[in-house]
Amino acid sequence: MNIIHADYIYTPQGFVANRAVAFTDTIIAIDSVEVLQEQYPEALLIQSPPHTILYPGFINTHVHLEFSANKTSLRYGDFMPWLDSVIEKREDLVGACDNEMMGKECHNMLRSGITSFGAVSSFGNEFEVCEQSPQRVVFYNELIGSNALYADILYADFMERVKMSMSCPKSSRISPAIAIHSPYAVHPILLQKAVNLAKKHQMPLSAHFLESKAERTWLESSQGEFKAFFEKYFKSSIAVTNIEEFMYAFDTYPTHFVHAVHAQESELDYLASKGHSIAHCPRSNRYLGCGKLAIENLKLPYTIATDGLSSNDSLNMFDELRATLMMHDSLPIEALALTLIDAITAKASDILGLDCGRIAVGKLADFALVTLDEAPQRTEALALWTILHTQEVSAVYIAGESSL
Ligand code: MCF
Ligand code: FE
Repeated sequence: MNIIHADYIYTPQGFVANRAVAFTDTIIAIDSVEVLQEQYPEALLIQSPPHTILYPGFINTHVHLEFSANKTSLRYGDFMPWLDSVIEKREDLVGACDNEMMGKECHNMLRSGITSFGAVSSFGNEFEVCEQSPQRVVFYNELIGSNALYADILYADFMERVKMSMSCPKSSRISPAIAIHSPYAVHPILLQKAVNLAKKHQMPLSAHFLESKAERTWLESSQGEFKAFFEKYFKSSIAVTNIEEFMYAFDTYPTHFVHAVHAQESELDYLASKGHSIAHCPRSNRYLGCGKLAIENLKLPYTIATDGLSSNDSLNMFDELRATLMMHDSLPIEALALTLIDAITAKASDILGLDCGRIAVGKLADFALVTLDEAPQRTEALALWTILHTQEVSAVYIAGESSL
């Protein structure tokens, strides 16, 4: 048993002062240090530095580790040139990305307080790294393929990867999951099989959705910038699905839709009515010229995620949160900071089906400790000061173990 004490604790009831947490691999009790020490006299007391806030570990719901080698290879600024550059450079980039590189990026995430992440895996290359990383990993096996002719081969390869991720022991902290690449790149027959599979095994499900304007145009009319792309690479000139058909395929199973920048209000309302959620990746959207998601009016739960280094400059959660504060400049900044912390903890944990994300009795003991340089003058601004002044956390705990 351990007891950790910090100046503030971020709880579902807000920030509380003069409290401590008793924990093993789960949270056992929350009370004053004195009461907890009397109750658990054998427990080790961890006194965190002055001006420290104890948060639940942060959760990055959407990242592509296999693309971690990209720094200047891919073209930023506009979605279609980016996608062309991915097709052109993918083999080199994925080949250049070894376990050491991906392990380093997992560690960078950890240093920014990320104790769980959703890793989208195109090829299964990051499996070993995810097994060895101290973090909890929702391992999203990606399904891609719009040509019905290759459907069986692609599905068989996908199933191999799904089975591998399903077979790992609980101690690895990996949970198997499914990622549908997108409406433009996945045939509806494959899509339905994968949704059924996710539902049967109760695996988290996600899909890139309406990321670019070009994607919307293609799905609506088989026109626009995607036309030349599909003619060039896939010898086809008709979209395999449309927006409604794609959305309806997920009707019976809550899904984490990534981006949704170009979804209309009625579509977002529809997704909300079916219990879905959204991963908002503000820097990725900006770098690929996709615009920004209107979180101001969003009625469904959303998280903030980094996406991969294929469309970002770091996997640091504080960098992402600062960018979010800057991009959504019409929202009151203190309230937005609070919403964002909730998005990357409680909301994200519910969406990924994890039992962490809240400092409450019975929850997993995953913590991120943020130490400010001086005493915060106002409790209402704690979330804001946290986001503005932190590059790295001062400690993290996963399942009760100090993990930095
Ligand atoms: O989320 C970003 C942008 N949207 C789509 N795909 C990717 C992103 N980062 C990496 N990708 C990968 C994706 O997993 O790029 C490939 C897929 O393997 C695109 S192939 C159509
Ligand atoms: Fe992505």
